[in-house]
Amino acid sequence: MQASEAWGERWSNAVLPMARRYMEVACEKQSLVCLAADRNTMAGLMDLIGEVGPYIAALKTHVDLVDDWSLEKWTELCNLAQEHNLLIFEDRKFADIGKISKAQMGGIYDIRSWSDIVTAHLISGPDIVDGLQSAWQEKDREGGVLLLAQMSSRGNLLTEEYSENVVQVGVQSDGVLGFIGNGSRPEELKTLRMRVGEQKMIWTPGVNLNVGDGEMGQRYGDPYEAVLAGSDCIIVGSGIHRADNPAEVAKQYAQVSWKALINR
Ligand code: S5P
Repeated sequence: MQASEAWGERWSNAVLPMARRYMEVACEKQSLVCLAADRNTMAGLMDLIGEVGPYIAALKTHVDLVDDWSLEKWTELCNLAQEHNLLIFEDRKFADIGKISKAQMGGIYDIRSWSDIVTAHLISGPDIVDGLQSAWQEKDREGGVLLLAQMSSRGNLLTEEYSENVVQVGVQSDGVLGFIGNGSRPEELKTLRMRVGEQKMIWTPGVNLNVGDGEMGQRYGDPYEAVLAGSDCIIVGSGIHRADNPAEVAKQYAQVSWKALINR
């Protein structure tokens, strides 16, 4: 199926090249799954990507939780991700002022050189998006920022009013790929989608085929419901990487997410 057909308005309204790239990859793979690869060894990560690579569209990393990280091994991981045609998403949740966030795209991890997408809070104001975009530009690379508009964890401090403000600023900003919305509450997602409109993406963590409470305040909703409510990408971590057969389970998430998009 053509991306324009599957994605409808989201495709025709997209401004950022990264948005279309994601939609194309998702169509090729028939999967709206972003794997939250929260394993803390390079070998564990490589095994995981090797197993589930065919069933996911994006790879979400937390580069700073890996025990045996090295640039050499990370380059291998990025190459493997590219072989599987995955977008690489560093979930760094930047939050500082623009120039410092820009500098933090460099440093030892050099996130600007390999990430296609990063997350940011808008707590410091709109210049953070320009800071992150200019870090990619200096490396002649394209990227997209996902702003945290909601969170999945209980008791979080992202109030309705704050969320509305994030969306208001974010929809106007060319460097913004979209928003992180809370996948554990479909009603909240519907409200978010209404506020966001049809142009920007909503990516949702807090989804699991087993709905309910997770560890340390994490909450889970149903991935099918999340996509119907307006999510464009389901971010799944432990549901896949802790499963006995990650490939089989990843395939299930892919099928559920694709079916939901087609029905939407
Ligand atoms: O509100 C949020 C935002 C994010 S990006 N809640 C989240 O859980 N996340 C991330 O999604 C979190 O950092 C983790 O990598 C993933 C969820 O993992 P799971 O194991 O609970 O599925």
